[in-house]
Amino acid sequence: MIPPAYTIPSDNEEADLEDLKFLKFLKSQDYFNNVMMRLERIFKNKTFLASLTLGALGNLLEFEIHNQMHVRWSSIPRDPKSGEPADRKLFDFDDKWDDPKYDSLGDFYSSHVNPLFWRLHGWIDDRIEEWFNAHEARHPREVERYEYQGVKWFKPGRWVQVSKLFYWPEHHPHLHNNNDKEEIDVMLKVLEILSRLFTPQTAAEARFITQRDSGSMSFMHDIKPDK
Ligand SMILES: [Cu+2]
Repeated sequence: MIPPAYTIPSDNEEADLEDLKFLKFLKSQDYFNNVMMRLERIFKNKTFLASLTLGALGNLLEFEIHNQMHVRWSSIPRDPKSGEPADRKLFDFDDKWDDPKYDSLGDFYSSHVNPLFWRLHGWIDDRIEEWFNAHEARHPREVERYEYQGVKWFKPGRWVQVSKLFYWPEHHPHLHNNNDKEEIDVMLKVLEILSRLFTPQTAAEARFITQRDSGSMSFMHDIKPDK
């Protein structure tokens, strides 16, 4: 079941039409049969998996199939207050977007609230497990399991470059402290500073920053072909 393609009009009609065309392609049966199913076969090939480092596998999954899955199964995003179609802008952290009703699979901010997210990421997790099994079969014990802050991971070595699951922030997996509010306030201040980078003050700055770049924090944005 594929939610229909949609468009949320911006001030750039031409770009909106292009987005819609690309969205329709990702949601098409052709894309599923001719791209996704072939990729799935490649990502399940033991010889291929045993040739990849974990970092290489992660990059390929992220940009060749994972982001496309987010977009393919996304529905039209809606403003949780009004119920009207709307996309959250990159630096819009208004409290209303924290409503679980806002569960857009296409937005980094909300996708994990959507039940489909966990099926999608279950499939991704299975690929990592198969990657481990492929290495174990080809050259036993070259990849070793270990636990990092309560999360299953792999020891750094020939096939694993990083010892931590996340580069930042350091305390990512455990949110047991009571400083959430304080940390969120700091992050919002940082984001406010960053948002200025997307608001050009001079013509020279404007040449580097197009309005489109600040459009959304979306999976679509990461995979859209360049002109
Ligand atoms: Cu994801």
